[in-house]
Amino acid sequence: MGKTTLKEFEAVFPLLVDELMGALESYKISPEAAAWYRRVLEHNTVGGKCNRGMSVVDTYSILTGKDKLDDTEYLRSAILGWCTELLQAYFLVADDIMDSSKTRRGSPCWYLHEGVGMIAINDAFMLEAAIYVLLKKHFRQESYYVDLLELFHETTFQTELGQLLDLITAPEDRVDLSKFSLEKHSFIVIFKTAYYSFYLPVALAMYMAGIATPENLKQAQDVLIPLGEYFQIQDDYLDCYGDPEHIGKIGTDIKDNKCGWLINQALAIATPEQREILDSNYGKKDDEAEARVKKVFVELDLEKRYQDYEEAVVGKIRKMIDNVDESSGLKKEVLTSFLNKIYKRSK
Ligand code: GPP
Ligand code: MG
Ligand code: MG
Ligand code: MG
Repeated sequence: MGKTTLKEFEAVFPLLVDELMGALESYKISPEAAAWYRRVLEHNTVGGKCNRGMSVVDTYSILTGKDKLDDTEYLRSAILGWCTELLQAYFLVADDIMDSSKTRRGSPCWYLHEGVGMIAINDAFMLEAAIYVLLKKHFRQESYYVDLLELFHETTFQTELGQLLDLITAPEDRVDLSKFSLEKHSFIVIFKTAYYSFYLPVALAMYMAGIATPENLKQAQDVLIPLGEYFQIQDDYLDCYGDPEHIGKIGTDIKDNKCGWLINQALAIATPEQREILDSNYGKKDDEAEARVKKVFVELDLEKRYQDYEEAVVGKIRKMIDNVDESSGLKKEVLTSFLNKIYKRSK
């Protein structure tokens, strides 16, 4: 099945920026404000891997059995893909403020750009608003328009709920590792990442292909949520072990007191001495404390534990995909193509 390329997918975005600029014109907004919004859109939406966005297009072609989409179908599925990327842009701009992150996609986080600061909060809202301008313009006449709106709204709510859990499990002023658990971690990552990154793109393509039913949406979700959980565990792993040059961001989870996968694994196997080091160094905004935590992670060989986890979970997910009943309209290939994209990823 022909897959879309980043180049083809990115070629659609300037058209959407022009449309959004057109929407501003009707309000007679100042050129200065229009230029600001253009910069917000361009800087924060483009430049990532676009896995989520491109998978709307790929899923749509798999579901409709078309190796090559005609121009209209390509454009329309790519617009839904870009709406997914706009949602991601909105989340990332806000998340980087909340996590006090420094870099994203290899450049300073948006809120750290000269002259931006807390305007980034409003910029995040306006990235989200762009989704609904585009959906209205292109999908208002479709029978599944309300389904798309509800899907975006529900997914946003789920992600914000996940972000809430992520934040309140990581208070800045009170480190208490006894509050962490793998159950909490699982809940956090499913809500903050899996729904919007995995279920959303597939469900969008299913609606557009006209095959969505409550049954096959549930079938898709049953595999995509564990897949998304695995993806965020990779993100947690890369936060500590990824190369910042390569992943485009500097990890903050240890300093931010995050209930991530690595610390939960460490807590399960640490000796009392190691536990003591973790208790007194985790969640401190200080490089040496962070280094002491990382040293315990190395002693506990968490890298090996992660590789074992990865093999085990991928085996489980492959079995789940094997058991999918394709007579519902869902195709196994949709799910395997997702899995293949993320298996052993290093960024
Ligand atoms: C990833 O967490 C989760 C999100 C980006 C969702 C944020 C949701 C909001 C409602 C703002 P992360 O902090 O581990 O991501 P990263 O490592 O990319 O900073
Ligand atoms: Mg973050
Ligand atoms: Mg975060
Ligand atoms: Mg992370």
